[in-house]
Amino acid sequence: MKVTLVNLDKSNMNPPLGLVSLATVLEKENYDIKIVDAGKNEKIDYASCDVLGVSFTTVNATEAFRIAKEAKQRNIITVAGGPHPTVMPEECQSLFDYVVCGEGEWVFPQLLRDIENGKKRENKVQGVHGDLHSLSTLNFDHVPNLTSYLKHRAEGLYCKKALSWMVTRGCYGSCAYCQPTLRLLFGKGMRMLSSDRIEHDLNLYKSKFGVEGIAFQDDTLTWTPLPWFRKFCGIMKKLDLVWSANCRIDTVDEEKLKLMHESNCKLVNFGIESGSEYVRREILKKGNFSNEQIIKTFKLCDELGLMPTGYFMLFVPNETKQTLQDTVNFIRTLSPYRIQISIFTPFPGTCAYEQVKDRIRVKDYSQWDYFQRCIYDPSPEFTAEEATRLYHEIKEQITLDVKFNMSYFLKRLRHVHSVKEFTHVFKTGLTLAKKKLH
Ligand code: B12
Ligand code: SF4
Repeated sequence: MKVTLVNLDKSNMNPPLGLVSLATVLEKENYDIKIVDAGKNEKIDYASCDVLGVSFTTVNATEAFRIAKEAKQRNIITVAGGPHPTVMPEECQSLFDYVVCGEGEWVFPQLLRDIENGKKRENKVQGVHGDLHSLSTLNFDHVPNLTSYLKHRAEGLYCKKALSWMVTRGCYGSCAYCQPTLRLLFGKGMRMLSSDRIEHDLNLYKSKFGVEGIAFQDDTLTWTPLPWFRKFCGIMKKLDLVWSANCRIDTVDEEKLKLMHESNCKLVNFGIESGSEYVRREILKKGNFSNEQIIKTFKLCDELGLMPTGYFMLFVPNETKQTLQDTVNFIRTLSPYRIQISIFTPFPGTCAYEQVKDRIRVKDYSQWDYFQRCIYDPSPEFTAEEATRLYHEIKEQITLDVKFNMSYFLKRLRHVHSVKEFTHVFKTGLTLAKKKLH
């Protein structure tokens, strides 16, 4: 049976880790598997597939629905999976023959066998949060254009080839803009791969692809138990791989940050989201860490030689002029090595969506680009249109202010590890200087 798995993600950042995992499981069961990177304009060859599995997040749902209709006209069996079908199964059920909610590895092979044998199945299939050790090492040979993914990730880590990978599933957090989506996808709590398994897999990726760095995509790698985390860092040190990870301020301390630095971690990404402690704690349910704690943590990273990224979201539900100003001021004070500023977007399935769904103004999911437009009226003080306009103005100004100042440059230069990185910093500086003078 020929099974085509479709990736709709348009970014070049990460290979589709979920689909690679499914393909690795299915090849063991002797299915003829092909991953198509349709998000990057690769064509789906409908003539040569019996089952079409489409993986999608909310922003890609419109395109996924179009593909399902096209496949149906050719009598191909369609299966939907990924974050959007997991949280909005009803919306997908009329368009796809089957909708898999949550993790697919432990249920998809049986579904395919039943399809082959003509056995009747319910349209909705509940995934299983199985033991990660029952899964084989990911076979990245299934990824079309793996080289371009390896190159893209290498840029941020200033090495030649870097792979995106995950060693955990799940997160303990309760952030209003993320949960319960993650719990529905990966269950409560966290599951981790053992250190032996991590070492085995990384050795393989090193020898097979010449990988020099790993961009860990785990939601919160530093929320793992300390003994596990110590072993994990030990492996990264032993294998001499540079790496990056997503962390939360309240899950790191001096010991963990030192362990990370000593084991070649370069980039640490922190979701800060707002400069208002009230917004973070009460509206975003992000946890109870103070601005002072954030400043201390970023300073410590800087002293150790770790490069911290601060992620921020403007126009959160009930944003006021004051809380917006608090965020702008805080970004300036923090002046992080890297900043990402986006517009708050209430994705279906999250608590935030339930709170603001009546205020959503843009219905077409394909327009839900959180770097372009605000899709809802955030508060009585801002409409969606005003928020979009202000977002672009504020983002441009902060980027110039933060990046075009001497202390930022000195900080940035201290983290330069190679000629390539120096050239990059220098060029960015020149571009910003030109813009500022304009
Ligand atoms: C890495 C990542 C990214 C990367 C790359 C995404 C990619 N394709 O690899 C980047 C940075 C580009 C990205 C961007 C965005 N992301 Co993102 N991302 C993630 C993250 C952290 C990991 C994705 C991953 O590899 N997971 C691991 C694998 C194992 O899980 P999986 O892909 O879901 O696949 C499993 C199941 O879903 C299922 N499955 C998946 N597909 C299929 C298909 C079939 C046929 C079957 C049977 C089963 C099945 O089986 C798989 C194996 O168990 C997740 C959070 C998370 N922990 O998953 C968020 C997440 C997927 N992102 C999310 C969102 C919203 C986005 C953005 C819109 C903005 C944002 N908030 O980050 C953008 C836009 C992406 C786009 N253009 O589509 C949401 C999705 C929510 C939703 N309802 O859509 C998530 C869940 C985070 C969250 N809680 O907000 N993201
Ligand atoms: S810490 Fe990150 S992954 Fe965990 S619930 Fe919050 S936003 Fe989601």
